[in-house]
Amino acid sequence: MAELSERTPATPEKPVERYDAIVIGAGVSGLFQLVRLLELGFSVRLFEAGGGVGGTWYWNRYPGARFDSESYTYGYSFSHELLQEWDWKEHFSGQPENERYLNYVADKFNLRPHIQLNATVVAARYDESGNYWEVRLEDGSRARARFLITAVGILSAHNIPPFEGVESFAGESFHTSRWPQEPIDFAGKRVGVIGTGATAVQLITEIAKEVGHLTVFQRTPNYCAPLRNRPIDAETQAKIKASYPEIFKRTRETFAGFIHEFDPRSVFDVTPEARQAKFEELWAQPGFSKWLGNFRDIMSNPDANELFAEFVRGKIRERVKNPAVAEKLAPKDHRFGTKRVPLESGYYEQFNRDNVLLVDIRESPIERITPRGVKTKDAEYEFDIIIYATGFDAVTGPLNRIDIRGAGGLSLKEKWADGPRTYLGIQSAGFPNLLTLVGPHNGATFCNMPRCIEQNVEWVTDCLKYMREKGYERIAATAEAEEAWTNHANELAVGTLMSETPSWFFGANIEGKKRGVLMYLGGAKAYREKCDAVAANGYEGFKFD
Ligand code: N01
Repeated sequence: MAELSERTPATPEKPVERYDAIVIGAGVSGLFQLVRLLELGFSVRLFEAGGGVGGTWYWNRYPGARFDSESYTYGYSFSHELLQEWDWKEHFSGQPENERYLNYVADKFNLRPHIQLNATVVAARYDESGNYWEVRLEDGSRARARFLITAVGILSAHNIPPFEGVESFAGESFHTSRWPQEPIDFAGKRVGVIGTGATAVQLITEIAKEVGHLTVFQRTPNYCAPLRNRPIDAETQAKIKASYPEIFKRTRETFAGFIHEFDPRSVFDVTPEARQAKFEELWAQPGFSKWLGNFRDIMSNPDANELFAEFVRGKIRERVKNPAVAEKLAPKDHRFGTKRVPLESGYYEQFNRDNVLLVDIRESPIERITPRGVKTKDAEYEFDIIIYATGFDAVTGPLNRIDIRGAGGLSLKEKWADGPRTYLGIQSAGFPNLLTLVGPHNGATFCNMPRCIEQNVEWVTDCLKYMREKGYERIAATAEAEEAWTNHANELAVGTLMSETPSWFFGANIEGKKRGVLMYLGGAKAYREKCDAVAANGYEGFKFD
């Protein structure tokens, strides 16, 4: 890489550091991007807000946090040696092991010298004349680089809803993704959990048996399906290690990068008996088979969807002893699979315990948080601990929380006020040399993350290599390419069952956020093919200088 063209002034306190590339985030994408940039011979600084590497698996250390991807489809595929060295202990590995794995990767590839922890990037500004990005950290220090690559994930900007009185609570309270480093002693404690998404489902199952009393505040029930986790024995381990090429071949072909693929038949192609047998068979299988391995029209035809939705409601009614509670837990206001399906390991049975209470906050909304606990329309519940399992300002949130300014001082957040606009989810016009791994409308947003992250990183790395070979120093998406991609991503969502359901996929979980699709719903395979075609055509849609 050529030297930055402008001499870098130093403040009296601290010189501005200069690199070829700055990466933000030390999660699955940031770590792999760092590996590839170092191989290219780039000087790189990776800034990570957390006190350790791992991203999602560093932050989300709440009890019960684990993969909903089969472990052996989640690990990196880029290193044969790593694949053979690492033994996943369970089919769906838990947070402690996942965090260990990513630390192992950081050590194995000698990444730590390039990573600065506890380093929150608060602003990034593009200097047009010098063609560099300057980032500013929370502590005021600054660094510059030709390229800025964000690897901030789609679910890292945690969200505590603006309940009145949040600060007034006298006990302990935290969001699930800002879980304390030290284990929490729940014994005998009165605990309130707000939210019943995938996080809460894992957490509640784990802590219900430990707490004195648990109150669950549910606004929308979910269609939860059994995870069916189990340990990996030595024989299976050997088989997995021998099958990695086939495993990754398959995950490249499926719609969402999982090992599951939709059944090409319609639910109406088979008899009611055969359909019921298929539903039971799917139910008995581990992981997302019930969602992503179901009849193809489950996700497109309301009548087909209702057949499986009612099947799931039946399973809930079988498991929850109190019929009134079962009805509250059985979703009727949205269709199956139109929100991420939480995978569970005994969730519904927790509501049969004497120490667990379900509060339906549609019937009795939360009015405020008080010094003693949570006040709903009908009662005040007293707690020692309140846990906010209230999700994230997804996809755009992590980028918008950084004050990113492109050419002419253009603010990314302001540009995206009416919804994100990107080309391939990798660049936004007006922000040259800013590359957003897993950005809005990127194929990785609806995917078994690491599979699509690897695709993103490889594509960006190849692009940087191409630029070096051609002597280019600047890449910028054209406004036309951005317009076409944004329209395409939006059109894919029109008329889908998913678009009818308020969820974080559409930004509907955040008050005041413009509603619109944040994901790419065309499938991981189609996305990869498009990216490959763009590259093969000399990176059409991008302008180089
Ligand atoms: O967040 P969510 P999450 N008042 O947004 C409720 C991934 N993940 O952290 O549905 C009252 O799904 C909200 O209610 P409602 C996975 O992709 C993966 O659980 O909006 N309640 C909901 O119940 C997942 O989709 C794993 O009506 C409020 C909950 O809080 C994503 O992370 C494990 C509220 C938020 O649910 C996010 O899951 C866990 C309010 N004002 C998560 N605001 C794996 O297994 C929100 N809620 C890998």
